[in-house]
Amino acid sequence: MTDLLKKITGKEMNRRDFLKASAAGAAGLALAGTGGELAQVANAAEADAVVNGEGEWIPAACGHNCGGRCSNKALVVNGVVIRQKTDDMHEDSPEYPQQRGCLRGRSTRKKVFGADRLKYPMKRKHWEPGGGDKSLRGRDEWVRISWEEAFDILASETKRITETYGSRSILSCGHPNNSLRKLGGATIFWGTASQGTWVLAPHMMGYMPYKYSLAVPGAGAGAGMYTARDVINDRFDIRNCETIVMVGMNPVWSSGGSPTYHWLQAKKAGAKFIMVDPYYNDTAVSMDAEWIPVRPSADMALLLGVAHTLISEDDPVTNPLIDWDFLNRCTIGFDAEHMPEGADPKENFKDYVLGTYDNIPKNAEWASERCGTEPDRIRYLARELRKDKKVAFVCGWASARTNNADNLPQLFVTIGAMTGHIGKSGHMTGSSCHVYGANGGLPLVNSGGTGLPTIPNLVDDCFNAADMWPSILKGKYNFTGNYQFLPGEERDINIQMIYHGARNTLQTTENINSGIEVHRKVEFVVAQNYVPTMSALYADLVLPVTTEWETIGGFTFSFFTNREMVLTHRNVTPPLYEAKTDREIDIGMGERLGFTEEELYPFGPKQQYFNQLATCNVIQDDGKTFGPLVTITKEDIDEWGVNGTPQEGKITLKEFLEKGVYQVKRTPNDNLGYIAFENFRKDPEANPLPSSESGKIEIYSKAYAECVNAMGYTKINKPYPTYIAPVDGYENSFRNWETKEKGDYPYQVFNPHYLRRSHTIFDNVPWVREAFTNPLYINATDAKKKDIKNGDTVIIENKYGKTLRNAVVTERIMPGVVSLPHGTWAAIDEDTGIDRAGADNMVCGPHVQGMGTNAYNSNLVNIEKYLGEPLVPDAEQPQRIIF
Ligand SMILES: Nc1nc2c(c(=O)[nH]1)N[C@H]1C(S)=C(S)[C@@H](COP(=O)(O)OP(=O)(O)OC[C@H]3O[C@@H](n4cnc5c(=O)[nH]c(N)nc54)[C@H](O)[C@@H]3O)O[C@H]1N2
Ligand SMILES: Nc1nc2c(c(=O)[nH]1)N[C@H]1C(S)=C(S)[C@@H](COP(=O)(O)OP(=O)(O)OC[C@H]3O[C@@H](n4cnc5c(=O)[nH]c(N)nc54)[C@H](O)[C@@H]3O)O[C@H]1N2
Ligand SMILES: [Mo]
Repeated sequence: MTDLLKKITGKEMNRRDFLKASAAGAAGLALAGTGGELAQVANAAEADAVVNGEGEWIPAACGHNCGGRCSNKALVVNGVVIRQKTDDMHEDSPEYPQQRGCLRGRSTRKKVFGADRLKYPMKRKHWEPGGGDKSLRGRDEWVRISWEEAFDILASETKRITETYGSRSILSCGHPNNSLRKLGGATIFWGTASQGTWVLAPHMMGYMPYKYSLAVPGAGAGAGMYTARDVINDRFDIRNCETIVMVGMNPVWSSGGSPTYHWLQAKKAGAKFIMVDPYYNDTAVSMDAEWIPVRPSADMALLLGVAHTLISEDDPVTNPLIDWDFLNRCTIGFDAEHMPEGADPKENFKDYVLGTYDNIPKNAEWASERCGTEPDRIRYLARELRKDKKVAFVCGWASARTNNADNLPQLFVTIGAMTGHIGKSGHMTGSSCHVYGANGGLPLVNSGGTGLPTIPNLVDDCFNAADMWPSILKGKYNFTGNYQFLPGEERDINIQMIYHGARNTLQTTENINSGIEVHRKVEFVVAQNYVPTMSALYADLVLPVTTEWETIGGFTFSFFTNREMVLTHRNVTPPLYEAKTDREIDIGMGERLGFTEEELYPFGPKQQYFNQLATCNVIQDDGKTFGPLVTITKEDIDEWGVNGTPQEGKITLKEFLEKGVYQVKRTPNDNLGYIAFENFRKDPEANPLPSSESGKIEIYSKAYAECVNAMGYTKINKPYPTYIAPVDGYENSFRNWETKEKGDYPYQVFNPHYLRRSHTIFDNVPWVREAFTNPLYINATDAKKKDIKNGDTVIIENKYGKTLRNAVVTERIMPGVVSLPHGTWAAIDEDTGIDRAGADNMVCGPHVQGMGTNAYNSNLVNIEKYLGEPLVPDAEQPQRIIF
């Protein structure tokens, strides 16, 4: 055995190490044993196989939407996955980092081979055409059925509902599949789930280096992502910063892998970090950041206080804080002297901040009352941002995923413009988030497309996610297009069928209780997933789908990766149980509706994957043009049995499929660096910004204000950033603001994206449940008032719902604020209506504001110690196994 371990680990082990290793092995076996009949257990024979070099390391999908995107590999021996690892394809260095994954990715085999996989098609016991007893949805028993029966139900119900109520009565969540499109389409939804108000604002106020066509349905979704890609300098330049001010950013949780690693390089190079956040998060800990606490959804107030400090303390000679040269040349609307044509000179940002006309100076004291940050800390932050320091002024999207944050991106950029941290080495301003974190610039390598033609969705109806459930209950909604930000138009709507595709919409959308009401009202609900998500539990028909490990191969979420690499994955295991791919289910449904496979998918999965590989492209040595990535020979094409033409690239097909990663090798002074807005800063007249009317950064943006105000949700005040007390924000937590008497829901709750899961993916996996608990973070002073101790079960409650979690009592969160990490799997007790899992959307309100923002990051709740049956730790709870 010692010899075996030596061979596996490649090193001599002393007795202590050996005992540790064997204990870990035993625990691993025990855990795997709970994974059910198909759990992949590494036994001695398999271990021997590893030692003998048998088996193959296969690039395996890390299939979910966290901010990492990392290499994942599975060791398959005799068809059994016995190990996982991440990028070890080359030496790791800050210049050429490995794309290393985290515990979540490395637990993927526990997801794929989990005992709680959906194994067979099933229907609700009391289902019948039209719904049967609809009130039983979410609490009925399940009956296993054949795929034949499942397809018959799916096709006949879809047809019946389309014929009776029209195609727009079908709500497709994460679809529509091609059959549904062919049949006439379906209603969908849009939202600003990820980027909050950054989705739109930068594209209209000039803070994007190109114009994105917002008029194209759906385009805004991608446009939003790029607000974190194209406005920040690249990773090597981040090391030139003296100070990095992070506003609401926690890459250590939300963008593990390279983004976090790049920030660490800046730390090593000597940058000082400042974290502006309601929570002293793990990124602040890792970077040893100074903390400037701010209440959730109060960044508008805070930054106005910063602007006031800058204006009132600046002296170009003795105390130069403001970069007047940049402001005057590159922006409009800052002061009366730099207004757009036709605008009232009194309507300028500076006079608003100073209170020239409304007699309310937005000074640090004014701000402090609203955002909770000490006035001195606000002034300190302003001085730290001063123009003669090299500063990265960066944020995540969390502070914009809140009510009345429509002007936040504009204000954020205004502060960056005032201090001149735009367009120069060591200076940058804007959101730096998700996979693009810490590494701005256009991609240097791109994955390819399947080449499948897109079948248009003939229905244009599209809800805003935030008030979708109440709108369905009312039968009316405000149509504003599909990420098109159109003037609002009231429409009648009668949803009678919900088709859940590759999302978990009931769980991830605001106001779960009204979502449940909707699910118990419509005639038919179907869900297609590989695990019993909340959306599946409230369906009538559940279809087991394959995970990415069971498909032929592909590029999961590949169009969103960091700029230097692409990842591909191959088939790891044949489909488990009776699971089918989304495509097979689509064809099964379509054939019963009278469409042929040809009409739905002109060619098969192998050809699709081949096309993706063949159309990957990569930057050439000139640093400008792109050419094919993969070398493909005639022999490859013959071996695959696909249509294609040989081509010359940078990596052979064989090597790419073996490694699963292609990474552009970079060096600090190569020709691939990126300084956002560099040319614009040098000569704004010669390089006008294509994303604003004036070609400059619009501190005053008429187009943006008009667009938002026409949408028909709530209005913003002015074309420049002004303060509006956020709905369900701090000020609303008072019954009486003047006397500071608190209301019934005195605490602000927000939802950070959490280590244990990627949204709801992985939340069911025992390994990660064991590694990460399911906390509610609460300040020690608040906890004491309520007699709440660490680990106590607490109830989080408001007018929308009630949910339970275990308290983590800490000084790391501001008083009056609690943090309820996003994405846990709801488990509603039908007797009490209380969710015993701590689902965030139980307490998120459905109020759409301004540009249609999903506002998760300030809701008002009350917290009490829960006197009912306390929670059992998640890791000890039984898995949700249906068959
Ligand atoms: N592990 C993991 N990673 C993920 C995801 C996941 O589910 N799990 N989801 C991915 C996706 S799709 C997205 S969109 C991104 C989101 O990534 P981000 O937009 O960065 O959001 P969060 O990680 O929720 O929050 C970042 C920080 O903002 C703080 N914060 C919250 N509200 C406010 C506020 O009003 N003001 C200020 N100043 N700070 C605030 C939080 O305390 C937290 O420290 O994460 C991605 N990464
Ligand atoms: N309260 C609150 N709500 C939030 C947020 C928040 O911060 N607070 N964050 C929001 C954000 S930023 C986002 S991006 C959304 C994410 O919202 P969702 O996209 O709904 O979240 P996921 O959990 O990623 O859901 C993906 C589902 O697809 C399934 N799946 C994966 N691959 C396949 C496949 O190939 N085929 C099929 N059929 N299914 C598949 C997974 O099992 C999973 O159930 O949530 C938003 N909701
Ligand atoms: Mo997101």
